[in-house]
Amino acid sequence: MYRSLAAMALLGMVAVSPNVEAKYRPPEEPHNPTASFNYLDEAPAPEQPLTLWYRKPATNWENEALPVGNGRLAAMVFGGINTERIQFNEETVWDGEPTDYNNPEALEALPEVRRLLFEGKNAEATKLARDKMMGSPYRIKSYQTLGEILFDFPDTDSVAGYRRDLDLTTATSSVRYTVDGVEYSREVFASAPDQAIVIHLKANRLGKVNFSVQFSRKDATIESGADQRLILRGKLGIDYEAQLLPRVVGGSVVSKDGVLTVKDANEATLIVVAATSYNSATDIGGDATARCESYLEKIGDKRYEQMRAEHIADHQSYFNRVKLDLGTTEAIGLPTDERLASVKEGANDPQLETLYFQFGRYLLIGSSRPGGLPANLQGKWCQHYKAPWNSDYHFNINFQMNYWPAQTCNLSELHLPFFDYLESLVPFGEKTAKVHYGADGWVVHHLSDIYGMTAPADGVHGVWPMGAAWAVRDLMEYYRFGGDKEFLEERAYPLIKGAAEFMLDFLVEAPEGTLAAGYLVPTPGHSPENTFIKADGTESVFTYAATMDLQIIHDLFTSVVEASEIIDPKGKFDRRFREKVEDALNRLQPLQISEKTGRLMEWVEDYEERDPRHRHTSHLYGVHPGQQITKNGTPEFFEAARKSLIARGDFGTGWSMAWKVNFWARFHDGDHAHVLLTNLLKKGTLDNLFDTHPPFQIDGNFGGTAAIAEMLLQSHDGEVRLLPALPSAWPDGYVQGLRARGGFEVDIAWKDGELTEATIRSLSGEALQLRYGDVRKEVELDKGSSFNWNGN
Ligand code: FUC
Repeated sequence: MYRSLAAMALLGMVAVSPNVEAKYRPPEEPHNPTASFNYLDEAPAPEQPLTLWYRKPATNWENEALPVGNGRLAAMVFGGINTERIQFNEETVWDGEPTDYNNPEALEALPEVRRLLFEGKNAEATKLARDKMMGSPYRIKSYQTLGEILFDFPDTDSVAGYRRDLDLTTATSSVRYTVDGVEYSREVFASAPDQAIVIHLKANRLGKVNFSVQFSRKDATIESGADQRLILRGKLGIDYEAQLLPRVVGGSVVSKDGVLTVKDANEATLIVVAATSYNSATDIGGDATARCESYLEKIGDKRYEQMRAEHIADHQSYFNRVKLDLGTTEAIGLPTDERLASVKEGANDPQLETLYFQFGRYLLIGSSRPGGLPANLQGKWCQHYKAPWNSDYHFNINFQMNYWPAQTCNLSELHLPFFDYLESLVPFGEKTAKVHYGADGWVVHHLSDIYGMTAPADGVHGVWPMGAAWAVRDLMEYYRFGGDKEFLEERAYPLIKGAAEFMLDFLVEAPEGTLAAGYLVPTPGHSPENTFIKADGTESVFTYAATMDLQIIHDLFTSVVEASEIIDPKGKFDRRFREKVEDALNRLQPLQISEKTGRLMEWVEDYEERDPRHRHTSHLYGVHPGQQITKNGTPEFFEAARKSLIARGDFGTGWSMAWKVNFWARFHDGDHAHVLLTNLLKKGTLDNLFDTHPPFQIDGNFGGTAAIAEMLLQSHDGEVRLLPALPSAWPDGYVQGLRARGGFEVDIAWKDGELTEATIRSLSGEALQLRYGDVRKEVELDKGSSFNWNGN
């Protein structure tokens, strides 16, 4: 049987030195050998149905391990028997360092790139932009794993009653099994109050807890420290550090050369803290060791039970705000992977959809907490040294999608890291606006990191200065949902205005001879990241006046007008700027419908796309997340957009399908939305319910969760619309605690596909325009009061 280095060291078979390479076990290594392993009898299903659970340990990080997180720290738990692997992260462990990414050559090339695009010389424009307009450097480095916590237990080749699970209501991952009549269990959670990952090991008989544990990471120093703790430290640009402090009851504990050995104990609690020297995008001079020590000091001698209780209370203060019931079937008694497999074969399992919905909320609670960094492409869960797309902040859909559930799913505070991060990018974005475009305001291109990247990255598809303009819509949404005027004036408006200042300078009037002649157009740009075919058969992604860019600008300028009028209903607040914006809005190139296909055109010319099923559906931004295109407001564009969506098909990457569920919800087609949700589960969801692009990317989880809320409640077009896209697959059910714009909290119950009762609580005292199907109702509601309605 496989033995780890630690186990061999215990037996004196190898010398373990504090030298890292000797201890490094690559994450690919199998940690839970299952060949010839006996699982004797089956464990009962968890009592609590909002639980992911499995009958075997995970062998694979991506598909099977289970995530816990407190916003800043994250861990993936495998639930092994002879060995256990807990991979963990700290949110600032990014390779790289403070960098000026701007390219002084860009500005000179800009007019020429624009001229070439207007003249239809896309290939020349592409080449010039690639040579001259990219950031310098034009690539960022990766978010990384902090390391592994690797356990060895006494070898066994059979267990009874094995179960590993993740209880979403307590945010705790547990493992339990019986060996030779002794029941063993482990619990792992990431506590926000204690800023620690806590691992608790116990057995139901005294003196039966035996294990050794060590850290593992490439290029790190690993050693034993004071109080028998284990220490892992090293350096990228930042210094990073983790400490594991054991608290063992009974038996013996030895910590030597970075390996902790516990023998014959009654129980053990391991407290893992971690920190880096990162302070900000320009300052990485903090003290990682002092930070770790202060976390441990603060915990002091707090007991495990208390840490656990405080963790659960903290988690539930977010999690319990929304309750959902979409119905249930017998499948509820089966392990999560088996249920997903049945859905893949065509079974209907509405409770799995409820679990998926609440898992998305769980993941946001675990990866985005006030005061920290926002959730990246993998939330905070990342096992790599060089992650897919660097596990970065991707602004051409992915990053924004992470925050789609924040408002509707009643997790408003968890949106704040997104806003803090945007604010932190402003000075960098202002410099890029100046250096690359000679423009005022601030700009972000298609991706960013924690070191101030705002310039074009990766390739010419990175020359897309729409990132900030899109992202600031969330600040407006935060106001629309919560009604916080101080936030609107002091935090939202300056960021929205800055993005609009850039856009005013970036827009140019299209010259005679072009299809947009006389209109203001954004250029250069893209419809991310789609390729079109020109009349001469050549292909390009690079163009001017892409429909998405026009819609983002429309959205941005509309936000400026809306915000300034809310701040001062008499219209005096920042009037001159608002008038400039209104003027530009009137001169913006309009959206177009294809005469050939009746679809909303994706580009200013009615090009064909190389891949008609392309994963991005960028030109429907105005349907979702935007609100430019609505059934009542713009019925022709609404219909054209629907045709565009049909043409894109019902599949795509994970996030692409999640977006399409949202679109179909906005088109009020519940059954089509449900087809896409089912496809998302079938093709875009792994056994641990993580979204897969592939590979794992968390945006689809968040987009899918937001979409389920969007099917049940909408409020983007001036009305609070109940059950706008209820599918026939959910005939009976209820939801409690969703939020709507205007400052409302909404409970809805339905039976046989019809509303039975809704309760709308007003949090801000705004008048309520309510709709169910064709019935409309206006209600005056005082702040704090509520209204019950049966839809008649
Ligand atoms: C966008 C998408 C890719 C991927 C990446 C992280 O560029 O086009 O599909 O999701 O972001």
